[in-house]
Amino acid sequence: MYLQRRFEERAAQSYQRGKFGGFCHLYIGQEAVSTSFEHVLNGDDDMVSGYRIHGIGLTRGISARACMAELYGKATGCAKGKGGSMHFFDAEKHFWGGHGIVGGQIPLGAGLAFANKYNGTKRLAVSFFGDGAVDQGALNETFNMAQLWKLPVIFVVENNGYSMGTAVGRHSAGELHKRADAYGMKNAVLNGLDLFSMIEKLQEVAADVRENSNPWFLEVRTYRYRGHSMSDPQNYRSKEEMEEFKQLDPIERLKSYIIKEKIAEASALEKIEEEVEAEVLDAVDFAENSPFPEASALYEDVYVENDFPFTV
Ligand SMILES: Cc1ncc(C[n+]2csc(CCOP(=O)(O)OP(=O)(O)O)c2C)c(N)n1
Ligand SMILES: [Mg+2]
Repeated sequence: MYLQRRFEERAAQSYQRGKFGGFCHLYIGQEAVSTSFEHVLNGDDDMVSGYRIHGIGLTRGISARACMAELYGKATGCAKGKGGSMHFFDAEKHFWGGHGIVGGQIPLGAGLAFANKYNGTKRLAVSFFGDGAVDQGALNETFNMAQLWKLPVIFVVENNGYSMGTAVGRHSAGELHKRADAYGMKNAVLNGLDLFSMIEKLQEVAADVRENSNPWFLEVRTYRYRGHSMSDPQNYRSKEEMEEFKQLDPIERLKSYIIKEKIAEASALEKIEEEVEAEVLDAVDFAENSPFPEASALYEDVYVENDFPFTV
């Protein structure tokens, strides 16, 4: 969790220094969500998400170097520098991106689950998306088929309270998790700021999906401390609200729990922080010193259907 946090704080600094540009959406505040899923799921379960992807990419095991280099658009990045912040990707790690179309990853998650079931594996698929995606028609189309076909998929809305500058209460009617009721799909609300309760519930959900091959819809209530993207004056929320949520910071909360319960000494946590800091600085260094892709890379990894029947 701390790696995700420091990675992004450093990335934001680099962005502000003009080291890289384009879209960049930070996950700061939501780290317990990615971490709990990674803790509970297997490395070969499939994951797909939206554009707020850095935290999930790092927990999936893509190195800080490959992630930072991707932000910098360098050839050593996890998408060879051609995807950038929104399109982290690593097929070997069963990590299918990184998608910029709000809600586009919902049917993709069902597709991954369909493939897993069709091939007779016991692997799950997880599709993460934001509260802004819940009102996309694709969610309803996908939920219907996923429930009918009993697909082993967990749909996860990371409800961070806002879709760009619009509060969830202004863009979505009713409680988000209840959308699943219309399809008879199992659903629950989880506290995305609390790692332990997330892990506990996810263990139960993952076991159920694996055993019975039925979908779940989880509404994870979380919060993003930074703006929607790097250019967001955040006029839509108050300082008081931010302060209130800062008291619930998932990392600080975990730290105080560990110390209070004497699970580890403060010095052991400081050591982790130092190690993380070194890893992130190394990643920045690596990214800065890596080459940009060759111009010829424009013609690589391009999907071409030569025999597509409707082309002339
Ligand atoms: C289909 C589509 N419509 C609109 C947009 C523009 N857009 C980009 S991000 C965003 C907000 C999405 O918010 P949410 O789903 O809550 O995710 P969060 O940013 O909070 O992680 C919108 C509307 C888009 N990328 N795709
Ligand atoms: Mg949101």
